[in-house]
Amino acid sequence: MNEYRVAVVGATGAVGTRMIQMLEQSSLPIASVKFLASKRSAGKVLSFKDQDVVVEELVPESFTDIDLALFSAGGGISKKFAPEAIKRGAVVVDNTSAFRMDKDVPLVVPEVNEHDLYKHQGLIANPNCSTIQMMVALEPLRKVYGLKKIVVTTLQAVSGAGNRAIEELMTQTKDVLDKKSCKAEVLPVASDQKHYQIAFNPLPQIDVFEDDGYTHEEWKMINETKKIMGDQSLQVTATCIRVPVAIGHSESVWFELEKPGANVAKIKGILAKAPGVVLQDDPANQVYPQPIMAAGKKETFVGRIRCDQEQENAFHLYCVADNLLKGAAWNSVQIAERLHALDLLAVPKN
Ligand code: NAP
Ligand code: 12T
Repeated sequence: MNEYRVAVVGATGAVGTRMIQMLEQSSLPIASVKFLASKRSAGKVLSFKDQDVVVEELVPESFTDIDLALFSAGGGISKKFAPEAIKRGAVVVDNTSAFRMDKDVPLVVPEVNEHDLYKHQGLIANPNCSTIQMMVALEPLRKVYGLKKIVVTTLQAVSGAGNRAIEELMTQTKDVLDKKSCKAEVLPVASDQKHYQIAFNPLPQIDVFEDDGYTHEEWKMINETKKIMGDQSLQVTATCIRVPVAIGHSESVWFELEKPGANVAKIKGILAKAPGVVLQDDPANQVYPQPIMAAGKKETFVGRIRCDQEQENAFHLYCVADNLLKGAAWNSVQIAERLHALDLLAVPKN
């Protein structure tokens, strides 16, 4: 059996550290690991299965003798270094938005469109965190009833924006409680012109604005959903909100099914058996998904399933998942596990 030499790019980050944990727990046969980051973190010691691993500075030659490279160091880094990795024979699973909408790049949530892995040419894209958990919750229903329209509002944790954003929420929260003034430097978007307090103050901006008034995050959810579900006629619209939560994105999802015949009991029955889903829906006992319960877990938690009171075939659900695990690190390692299982963990030769 093959054993893989694995590189993690962005190994010191919020996602990268979880990638390391997911690799430690994975059934993937691993011969060696290499942890890559910027010059700032080179020399730092991380651990893998109780062994010390020294972080190295990312350079093109980092990918010599690497079979699998997991990228999570920002889109610019992926654009520059993913081709270097592929050129040297590594299969890349990329967590950034750099290649997600490229025609030849599979965009994969294993529970939904594993079959797209067969088309890969050396690079597979990991979807946006908010898109992934919504796909896990809706695909089982789409399979049975078809999907016509989705209207989603997200409540996204600060960890989606990296380690500095988590730090900012903690520091600001403490400052507010201590009745001190607080500094905002990272959220909503580190590179944007203005920064606002996130402690005790949800912000309706994730990623930068487009000219149409939607944010880039909202467009990612719209476009990626159509690509993953393989249906360009699916109607999708999104509003993305950053909330003062460290880990765990929550989503209020309204959806209209294509075929008649669904009801709440049938939907619950389907989701109770769906891969990657944990049904938490018992209003009489106040059971519903919450970020503090989803943090650290690989599944997507679904509850609050109700019918729209006015419109036929339309329903609501609420889903919560760990954005750093199912939304990023776990989905990437799961893709690698599926590539291995399907004997696809090699760059195809043309
Ligand atoms: P983070 O906590 O800020 O970590 C960033 C990581 O990238 C660190 O390991 C950092 O290394 C490394 N890095 C930064 N600049 C680099 C450079 N010039 N060369 C090499 N490494 C560099 O951010 P994060 O939350 O882990 O997110 C990382 C990226 O993952 C994001 O930019 C985004 O593209 C992607 N992401 C995707 C999703 C998703 O929806 N699937 C969710 C979150 C993030 P140092 O320690 O050296 O600074
Ligand atoms: N939600 O790569 O929360 O699609 O700031 C990157 C950052 C998604 C992505 C964030 C996000 C991405 C964030």
